[in-house]
Amino acid sequence: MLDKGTLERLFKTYCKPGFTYAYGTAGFRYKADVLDTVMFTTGVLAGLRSIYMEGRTVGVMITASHNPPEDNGVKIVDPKGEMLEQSWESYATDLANSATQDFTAFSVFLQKLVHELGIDTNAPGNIAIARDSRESGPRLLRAFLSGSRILPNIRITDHGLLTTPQLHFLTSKGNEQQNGPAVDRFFYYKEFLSAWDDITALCGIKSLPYKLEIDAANGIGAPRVKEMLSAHKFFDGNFRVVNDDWQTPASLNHLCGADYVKTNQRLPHGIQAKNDCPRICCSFDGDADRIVFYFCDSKGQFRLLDGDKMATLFAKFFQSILSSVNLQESLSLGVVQTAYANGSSTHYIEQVLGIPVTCTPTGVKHLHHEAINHDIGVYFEANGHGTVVFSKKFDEVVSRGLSNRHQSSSTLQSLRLLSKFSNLINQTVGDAISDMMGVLAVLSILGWSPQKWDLEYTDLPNKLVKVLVPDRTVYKTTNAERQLLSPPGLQGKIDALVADYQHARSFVRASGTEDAVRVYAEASTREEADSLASRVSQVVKHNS
Ligand code: G16
Repeated sequence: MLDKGTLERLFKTYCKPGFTYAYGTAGFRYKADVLDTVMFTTGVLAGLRSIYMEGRTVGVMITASHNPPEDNGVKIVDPKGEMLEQSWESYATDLANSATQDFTAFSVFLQKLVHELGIDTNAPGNIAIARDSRESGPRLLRAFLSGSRILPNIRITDHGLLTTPQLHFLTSKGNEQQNGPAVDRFFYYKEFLSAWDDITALCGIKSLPYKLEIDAANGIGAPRVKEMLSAHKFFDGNFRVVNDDWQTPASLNHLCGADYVKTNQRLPHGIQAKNDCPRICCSFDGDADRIVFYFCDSKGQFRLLDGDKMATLFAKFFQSILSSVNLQESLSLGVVQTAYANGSSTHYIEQVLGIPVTCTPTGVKHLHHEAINHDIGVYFEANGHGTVVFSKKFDEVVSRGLSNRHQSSSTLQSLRLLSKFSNLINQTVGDAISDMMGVLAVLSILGWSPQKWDLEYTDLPNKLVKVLVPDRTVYKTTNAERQLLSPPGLQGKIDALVADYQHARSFVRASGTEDAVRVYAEASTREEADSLASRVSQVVKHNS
């Protein structure tokens, strides 16, 4: 570790007193001007985590994803590409909060942590880091790098500007292959495009069935998706990226992007309401880890195809392939959702498809851990954040099937398709670009239009409202966030309101990425869903 004098000097440059940090739904996320301290301590923590994981690369993404431009944050990624193990979230939080006291509190806590975890601070470690396009990114990167410098043998690979899922993927691949080709964003493009080429060749698909319009939320997804798809024969000339002004930080997520489209249930700025040519549209969020699709129907009306619709599309698709090769008993298929999943989607998956559904708290870290209990685990939040994960057993069963010389050609074709799909999907985390290609591949194979996809089931009308409260930390939930434990008495009032409506549901929870409480309501008509959301919001406001 650095000598005490240098360490104290670095500490004093970056760490400020008087703020309490909490590890949220996806890491630390606040207004950028209060983040220097936690960026510095995250530099230390990521280095410790890598040493603890025997030098394997730990990923770090500086982003506030769907949040407004003045926010920023940091997500720590474990060596396999998934979110930081939960027991380390409290180390990260306690280290940051020790640094908001004074240098002595910080060094005492750090020594204690190092001792408890048995970490040799001089051992080698590796960190892969990237950031989104926010203005505060370079400053926060400097704070992070200074923190990581206190451990002398940490090697940093700075990937510059990436989407969050690219960083997750590169972290995982960097750990898998030590001596292969450079693991950079061009490696990412090659991996996913070659899976796409294999699938389209296998299924005889020659072109995209419709034009693709991508709203990139004025974020880093814009240059990355253009760089990836522009020279490709399927996409060149068939896709258009709007809201691609990633170099104007103030425009990030403004009147566009996945969160805007999903929450407001309307088209983003820059995409016209028309249906004059076969077209499918989609919106990424600011760091391209979420995607929602949509189209305009024959009356020019906006129709949303959100995370629930993606979950059902993938679940149905994989179910039909599994049964075509008679593997439905050998390989388990399951869907993971959160309380925000539309009741109609859950009903459709359980009752129509007959596939089990599990509900977890919000945050892909929760959904991911549940999904890996299945051989094919489909997980999506309604907001468009999600992916599909495939087990080791899946790989073994599929490759055993592929090496069986007695298989029929149609069985071999289906097994190859399953195998290639597991390469087209970014299994580390929700990924707007990879999910987009996965959905386009499924729709092309099935020959489905967006209209046909939409008709699989009809969403119950729903409404999501943000309520500002003096202290969101008093909102504690249970039962996968579907019921409030605190403030006392509030759940009873919500239940009484819900009882006034047909097929209604409502819940309240504190956001883990914004300083607000979220109110969700669904009911059998649009008027009822709006009315219930508004009445529950009023009760929350009066209660606070
Ligand atoms: C993050 C998480 C998502 C979560 C979303 C909203 O998304 O990764 O899993 O759904 O925040 O969380 P909350 O309701 O707690 O604010 P992103 O895209 O912002 O990283």
